[in-house]
Amino acid sequence: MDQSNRYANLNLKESDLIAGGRHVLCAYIMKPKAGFGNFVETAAHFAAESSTGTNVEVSTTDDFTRGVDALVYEVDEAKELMKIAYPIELFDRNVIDGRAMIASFLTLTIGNNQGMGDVEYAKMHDFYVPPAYLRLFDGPSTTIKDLWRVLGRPVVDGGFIVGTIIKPKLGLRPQPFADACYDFWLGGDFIKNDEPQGNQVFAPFKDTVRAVNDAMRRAQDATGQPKLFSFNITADDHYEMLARGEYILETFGENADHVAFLVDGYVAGPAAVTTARRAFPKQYLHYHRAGHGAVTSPQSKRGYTAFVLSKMARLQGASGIHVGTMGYGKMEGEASDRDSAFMITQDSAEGPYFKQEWLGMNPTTPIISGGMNALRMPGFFANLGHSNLIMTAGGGAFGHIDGGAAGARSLRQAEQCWKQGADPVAFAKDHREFARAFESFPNDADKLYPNWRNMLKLAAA
Ligand code: RUB
Ligand code: MG
Repeated sequence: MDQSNRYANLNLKESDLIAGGRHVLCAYIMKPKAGFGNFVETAAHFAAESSTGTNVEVSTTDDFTRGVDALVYEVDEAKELMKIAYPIELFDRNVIDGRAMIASFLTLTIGNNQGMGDVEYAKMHDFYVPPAYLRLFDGPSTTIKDLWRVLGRPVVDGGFIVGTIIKPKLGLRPQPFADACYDFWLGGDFIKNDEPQGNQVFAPFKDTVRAVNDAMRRAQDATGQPKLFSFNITADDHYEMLARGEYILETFGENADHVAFLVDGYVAGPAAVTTARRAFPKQYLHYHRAGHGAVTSPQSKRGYTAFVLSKMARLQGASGIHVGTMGYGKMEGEASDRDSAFMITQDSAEGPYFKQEWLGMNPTTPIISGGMNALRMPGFFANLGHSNLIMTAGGGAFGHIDGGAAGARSLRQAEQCWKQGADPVAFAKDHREFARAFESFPNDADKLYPNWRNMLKLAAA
């Protein structure tokens, strides 16, 4: 059934929809399945299924219903582009406080429409949230400023938080795990659980938390500097998340503000993120996104992009989210990784299709992770243009030939190198840990700085 009379209105102007402030706008790349309707017909069916309709007219529809239809307002078949305006009344709100929820945003905008028989594929690439809906989201409560404050740094441009992930990913018992933390903290600031680490039988959660607490105290005593740890509290059951969070805070006592909570927001979903956001608003909420590639990968024509995921994370109140490494690390990345970092930190930012005003909502820190090491960082910072972020390098710290503490120092030196605008090979001549990173990661060194062997050898001679 062609529903384009009801669910498409190509005369609507985007600027009017934005000025009206009553619609969430979504941009999709969509392709109709061969043998079904034309582009606009399929887009209209998509909008119907994503709002008030189904594949047939139903007798229960009234005039009010029609007033909250989602409408296709722009198409460009050659680019496979379709834009849909969703009236904000469509989205579910909490009974307890009238607030918005990402679960409902997803259920409508990227829900049933992902399984439609007449749609070959459809992927969301951007969305716009009007002020009347934006203000119903929690947004971040704790930000990188709180971490800079704990570290004793300026709260504006406090700079690079040198982080790692304890590796091996799994298989360390509590004491060796805590020893690795201590070692890294001698040179670095921030450690996160790798995302699968929790309460394995060989590393009971409570034993590990106590051992890490002890390692943090010892590292702080040894260095005279505050240290940070991001604990994984992800679980299916929100009572389990609360139990973990409460145990951690109780154990860390006066160091409780040195602790962040990591939630695997893609696998455990928006409910897990909001559980952490609302139950522990004073803790830095670290959104890890393991699994997101299943829908966000540029290879996937369905789902949504990593950019969309980042934007949803800020609305939900993530203090920080992984945004990839913008092509400098080991994980798949696209140019829009950089757009994501701007979208989650600025108060007004351009996405691929929409400009978003955040109206003072707190920023979400870009967390850079995945195959990073000191050699890759000067280029990374130059590309991004600032270093106000957390970077976690697992292999890049513990893969350093002089160990975790030296690995951490090499990362900090890499930021200095970029800040000074120095040539990395020249800078390495009088920065030992950075220089040893060249020997630790020779493949990267050969690729990025082909003349390093001669120059560093001359310096050593
Ligand atoms: C990286 C790591 C992170 C990935 C996730 O380890 O464990 O989970 O960065 O990817 P290493 P992303 O530093 O040894 O590569 O940050 O893109 O979500
Ligand atoms: Mg990991």
